[in-house]
Amino acid sequence: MKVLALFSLIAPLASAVVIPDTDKVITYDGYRVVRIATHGRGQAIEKRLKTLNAVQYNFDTQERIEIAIAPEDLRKFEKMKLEYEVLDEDLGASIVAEGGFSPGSAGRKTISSLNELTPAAFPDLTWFNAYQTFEKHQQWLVDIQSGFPENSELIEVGRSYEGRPINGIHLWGKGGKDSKPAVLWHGTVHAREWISAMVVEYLTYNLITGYSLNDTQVHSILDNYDFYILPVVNPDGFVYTQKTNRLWRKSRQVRSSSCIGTDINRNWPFKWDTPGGSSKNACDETYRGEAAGDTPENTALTKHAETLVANKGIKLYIDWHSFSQLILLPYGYDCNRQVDNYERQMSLANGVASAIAGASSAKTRFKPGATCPSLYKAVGGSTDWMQDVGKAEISWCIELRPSGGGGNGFILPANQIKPSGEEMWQGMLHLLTTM
Ligand code: 0X9
Ligand code: ZN
Repeated sequence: MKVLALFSLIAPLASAVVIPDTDKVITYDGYRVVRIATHGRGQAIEKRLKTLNAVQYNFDTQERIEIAIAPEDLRKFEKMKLEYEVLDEDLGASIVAEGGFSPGSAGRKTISSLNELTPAAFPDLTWFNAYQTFEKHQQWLVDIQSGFPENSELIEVGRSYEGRPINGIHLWGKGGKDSKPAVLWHGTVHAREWISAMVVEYLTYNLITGYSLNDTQVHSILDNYDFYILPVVNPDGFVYTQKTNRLWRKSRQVRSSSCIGTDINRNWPFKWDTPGGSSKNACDETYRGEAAGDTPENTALTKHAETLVANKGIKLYIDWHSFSQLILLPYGYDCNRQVDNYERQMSLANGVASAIAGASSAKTRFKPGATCPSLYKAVGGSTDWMQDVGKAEISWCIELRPSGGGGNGFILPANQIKPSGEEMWQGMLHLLTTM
């Protein structure tokens, strides 16, 4: 019966679309990453660059375009006579040096539920010395939860298109489970933004160890809020970045015969069909899907958020991304609309930025502002939904290291995981104790 039921689910899908062959490993050997000065002609330049085999890093093209160009198209690119500087001579070498890309191996033993795993040792800080596979992230959740059994539980909010669990951990303080307003964190919605899962876990680790060691600040934080933390909300895309294509952004849902994946951060069911700020083309990086909220991932995340709204409400939502070092407030869908509590959210964001800058000798600068106009028009984004439909008091997208001005975009060396986590911990301590 089970086999038959499964077949009847798969059969219509198989006959309707031919699955594109995207399993070929891309090493990015010899790819050159460049920053092109656009001088306000971003759109026209972007159009010309579309003729190259290349991966674009940013969509805010007013001043610059950062792009990784395949070796066979470098001469063609030179002939375009654009003004540019080189950010990375050989992206493939940087990906190897980063250490987490392992063609063909990662993702083989995907579990279908955290219940299948047994706790091993409580994690320590060496976890943050390297990027980790999806399977190891799952084990880490089980391990950290087992060391905080009275005040936490593992959560699964749904399944991805390929059937992986979208899961995380729920933490609470002395009021007991589900008794306080929610703090909701999402990591790795964009598959290639690896630093986001690591930083979200660093914060989780500090909350749990701080509470266990009776840190008074952490106690008051956990006593005031229920935390719902999902480090990897796009597991299919994440696994794909680990074994096939390090620069993949979207989900892995097959809908057309030529292109795969939806941008989960353009699929949220709020003002979804506003023109501009997302793409109707399934081949584009910001493909919005065929209907509002029609991906399995968005369905699961929306449903989970709705349960929090119906319970004690959402106090704080943060969607963790990289890169550019920004703290982005809504709205993304309308550049003229400001959130009702703009002054308050901006003052908190400025406080977070100061706490981050004061955190280390690195004096890392994060810039707060509304998504549009600070960055660009982005429609169907999580923070707009959380603010407007989810009635979150604070709803941010934080773009982690590196800055937009330097570094190699999504490829952040592993020795920056701990400093990124530490500065953000200082930022969150400020926010969670003043909000
Ligand atoms: O374009 C995005 O989705 C985000 N930038 S990224 O480079 N990480 O892709 C910004 C999203 C802004 N926030 C929301 N609209 N939710
Ligand atoms: Zn992102």
